[in-house]
Amino acid sequence: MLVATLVNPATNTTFIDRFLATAEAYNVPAIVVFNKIDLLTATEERELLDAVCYLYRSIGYTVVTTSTLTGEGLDNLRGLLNGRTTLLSGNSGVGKSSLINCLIPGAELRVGDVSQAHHTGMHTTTFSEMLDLPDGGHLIDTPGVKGFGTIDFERSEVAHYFPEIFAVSKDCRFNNCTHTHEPGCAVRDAVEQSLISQSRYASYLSIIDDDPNDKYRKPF
Ligand SMILES: Nc1nc2c(ncn2[C@@H]2O[C@H](COP(=O)(O)OP(=O)(O)O)[C@@H](O)[C@H]2O)c(=O)[nH]1
Ligand SMILES: [Mg+2]
Ligand SMILES: [Zn+2]
Repeated sequence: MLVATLVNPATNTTFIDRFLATAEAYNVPAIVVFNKIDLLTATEERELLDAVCYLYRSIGYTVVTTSTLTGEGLDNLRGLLNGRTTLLSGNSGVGKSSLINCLIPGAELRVGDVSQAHHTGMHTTTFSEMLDLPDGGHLIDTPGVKGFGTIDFERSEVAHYFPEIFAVSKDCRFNNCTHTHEPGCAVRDAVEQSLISQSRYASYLSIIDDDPNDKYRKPF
C-alpha cells in the first residue's frame, strides 16, 4: 500500500509510478491511498484528486482516498486490509503512522515531526514493524522513503511494469521498440492522443534513463 498526498507534502508522481512498477515486477498487488483529503478544499485541488484517482483506477489499481482527521475513507480501507498482510510505504509525513493509529486502536505510533518526538515509550518509525489488525491481518509500518530506485530492471522490461504501456506496445512496429524514438511506436501515438497519461510516460522514460550505477540515489 502506497500512501501518497497531493499537498503537505505533495507526492511526486514519478515516485508513485516507480513504486507501482516495482510492485508489478515482483507481482505484489498494490493499492494507492491518497491521504489528507481534508486539506483539499479548493476546486482545483478536488479536481486534481479526481483526475489522479481516475488515472490509476483506469490502469487497474485500487485507489482509496482517506483523511485520518475526518475519518473519511477509513471503512473502505479497513475492508481492503482485513485478513491480509499489508506493508505501508510512502514519503515521510504523508500519514502512514496516523493511518495505522486509526486502524489499530492502541497502536499509539508516534506521528508528526521530530520536534514533537520526546514521548519516551511511544513507537518511532525508524525501523519496520508488524502490527496486528483487530479483525485479522497485519500492517507493516516502514520508515518514510525518500527515494525509490528500480532494482534489477532491464531497460527492455520496464514497459512490462506499466500495464497500460505494455498493452499498447503490442501495436508498435518493432517488437524491440523502446517507445522513445522509433517510427511506428504505438505508445508514443497513444501519449499524443492522451490515451496514455503524460505523467506515466514521463515516469517510464525516467526509469529507462536510470544510470544502472546510480539506482539508489534518485531523488524520487
Ligand atoms: N490534515 C491532515 N493531517 C494529517 C492526516 N494524516 C496525518 N496527518 C498529519 O501529518 C503529519 C505526519 O503524520 P505521520 O502519521 O507521522 O506521517 P508518516 O511520516 O507517514 O508516518 C502529522 O502532523 C499528522 O497529524 C490527515 O488525514 N489530514
Ligand atoms: Mg511514521
Ligand atoms: Zn513503441
